[in-house]
Amino acid sequence: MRLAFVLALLGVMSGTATMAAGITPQEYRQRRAELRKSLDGVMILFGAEEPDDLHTSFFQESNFLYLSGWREPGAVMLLTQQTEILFMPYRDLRMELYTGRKLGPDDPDAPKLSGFDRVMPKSALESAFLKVLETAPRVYLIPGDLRGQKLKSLAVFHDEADAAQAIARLRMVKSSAEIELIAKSTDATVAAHLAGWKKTRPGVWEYEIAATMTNVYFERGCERNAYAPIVGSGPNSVILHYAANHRRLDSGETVVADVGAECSDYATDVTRTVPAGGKFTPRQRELYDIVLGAQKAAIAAIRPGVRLRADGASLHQIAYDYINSHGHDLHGQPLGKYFVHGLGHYVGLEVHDPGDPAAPLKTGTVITIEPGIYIPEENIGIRIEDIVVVTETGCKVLSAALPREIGDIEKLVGK
Ligand SMILES: [Mn+2]
Repeated sequence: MRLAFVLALLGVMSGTATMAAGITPQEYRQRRAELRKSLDGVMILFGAEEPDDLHTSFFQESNFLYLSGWREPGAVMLLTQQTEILFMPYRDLRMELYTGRKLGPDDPDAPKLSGFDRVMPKSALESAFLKVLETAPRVYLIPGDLRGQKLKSLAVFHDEADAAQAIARLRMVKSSAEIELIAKSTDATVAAHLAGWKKTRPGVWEYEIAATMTNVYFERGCERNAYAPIVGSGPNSVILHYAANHRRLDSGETVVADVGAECSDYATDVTRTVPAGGKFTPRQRELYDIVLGAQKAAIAAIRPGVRLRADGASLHQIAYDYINSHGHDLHGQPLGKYFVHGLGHYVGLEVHDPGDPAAPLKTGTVITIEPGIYIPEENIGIRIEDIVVVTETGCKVLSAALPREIGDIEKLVGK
């Protein structure tokens, strides 16, 4: 009996090439069940369409992915407290010459393969929507999705509610399977940074370091960069999202490397700042230790209930106060004004995952802690970014294996 169950499960999973490794069909089902309990109406979610350019590969919309794990183009989801339906387009044999075989709604295995008991052709969406409207007071849509707006125009007397916000409430707290996948991306990213440090020396190009780093995680099977890799030296180190990576390193400069992998759909986000020549200057050391001190102070304060950024007490405020009360610029002014961005953000399916920075942190929330000081006048930019999961008593730094102390970094850069 038990063996039969396991075999059945294996059958479902092995037949499901379209499901993410690591998240089980049961977990996707649970996420929908949890969301549906809170719905006061009908939620319509449109999955991503097949891209019509050659730059991008198919990339499922993240709310759709979160709730279904479904990664074929053109699908639509309808959710109410009572029901859930996955709509699929009929197969397009001409398109399949280019993009491969898809599952059609008329395939008898569609419910098993998608994890939805009810699968219908996309052409039936409108009539199904009109039917549930009779008992649904509100229509939940992703704001700005024109396809949703078009459908909503059939229900002008119904209130509109924000689907993204309702789903974000769930996405802000990660399951253990999600945390494991973020840890996997983080481990690959830590290895990438260490390889980048080995490569770093004066005369090397920023793109060479970026290539060395990204190669480490692509070789491990990670599908994508979680964001465009940033390797900024000297004057580029003060540009927060510099991603041209087209300058040659000089000795005496700092190099900000903000590079992270996406593996099995889950992102990570890690930054280190290292000396191009293997040794920080005294001024760079001074500033580096201020950023590191701010980061440590913020990480030490993490526990359920504290806020990332809010009026009054917050982790951001702790980091800002630390920076603003240590060291000075060349004009004797405090350094707080050079910490020009937020302390952190949620991470999950997206590197900037949805989540309210003013909400009290919960156990299972995954955020970055990334203070920085950027002084264009001195051509010095320093950012130190780690990714942490909030635990019952504090937090666990998922990127802890990547050294942060000056002594440890100097031992590894260029060697
Ligand atoms: Mn970040």
